[in-house]
Amino acid sequence: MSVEVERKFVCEPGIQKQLEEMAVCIGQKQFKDQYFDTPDFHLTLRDIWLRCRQGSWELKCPTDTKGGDGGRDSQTAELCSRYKEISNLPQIQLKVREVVKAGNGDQKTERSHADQTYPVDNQDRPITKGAESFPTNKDSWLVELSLVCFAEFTTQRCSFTFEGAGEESGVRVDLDQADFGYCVGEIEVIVPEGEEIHTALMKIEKTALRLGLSGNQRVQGKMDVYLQRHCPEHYKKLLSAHIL
Ligand code: V4E
Repeated sequence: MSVEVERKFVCEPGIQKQLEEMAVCIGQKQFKDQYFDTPDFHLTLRDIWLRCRQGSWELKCPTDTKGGDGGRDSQTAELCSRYKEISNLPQIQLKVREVVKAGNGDQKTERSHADQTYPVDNQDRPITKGAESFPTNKDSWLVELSLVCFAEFTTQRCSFTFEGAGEESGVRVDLDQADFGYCVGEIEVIVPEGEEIHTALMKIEKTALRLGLSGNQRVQGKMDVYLQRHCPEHYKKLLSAHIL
C-alpha cells in the first residue's frame, strides 16, 4: 500500500511547453475511468473512491495525515490531498465489503438480488453506466454490495518527471484533459505507507515554485467538475459532508 500526495493546479496556457523545457515527458496516454458507489453514496460520503481504470481496480481512502505531516500547517500542506491507494483486488473487496456492511448493519448485503435498490431494466438486470451487460461472475461482488457506476469519463494525460536525484526526484506532473471539457494539472509524489510525508510536501512545494504556480486556492479535480455538471444531487451531498 502507498500514499499518494498530490497538489492540483490550473493549467495556464504555456504550461505544457514550460514542462517540456524543464522536465522529461514520460508519455501520453488515454484512459477511461469508471467510479462505483452504492445508490446512497456510502463510499464517497466517507471519502472512499472505488475506480476501475482500463480494467484495473483501485481504491483511494483517506489517510490520517496530521502525524505524518509532522503537524505542519503550511500552505502546501493545505493544498495537497493525501490518499491511501489500494490496487490489489482482494484487498479492495475486503475493505469495500467492510465499509458497506458496517453501514448497512449487515442487512443489505444479505438481501437477494431482486430486493436490491439499484436501477434495473425491464428484465430486472442492474443498470450500471458503462457496464453494458449483466455483470459477469467476476463482477458479482459489485452486485452483492449494490455498487453501481456513478461516473465515467475518459482522460488524455501527458506525464512529466524530473531528472536526477535532487529535490524533485520522485515528483510527477500530469496534465489531464477530460472528455467533458475540463483540464487540470497535478503534482504528485507517491510515499510508501508509514513513511512520513513531509519530504513529499516539500518536493511538491519546490516544484510548484519552479512552475510559477501562484494560486493558493484549492483547485477542482475532474471528479468535482464531473459531479457538479452531471450528478448535482450527489455533488451537493458531498459538499455538505465537506468531502469536496
Ligand atoms: C480522491 C478523489 C477521487 C479519486 C481520484 O481522484 P484524482 O486523484 O483527482 O484522479 P486522477 O485521475 O488524477 O487519479 P490518479 O491517476 O492520480 O490516480 S475523486 C475525488 N476525490 C476526492 C478529492 C478531494 N477531496 N480533493 C482533491 C484535491 N482531489 C480529490
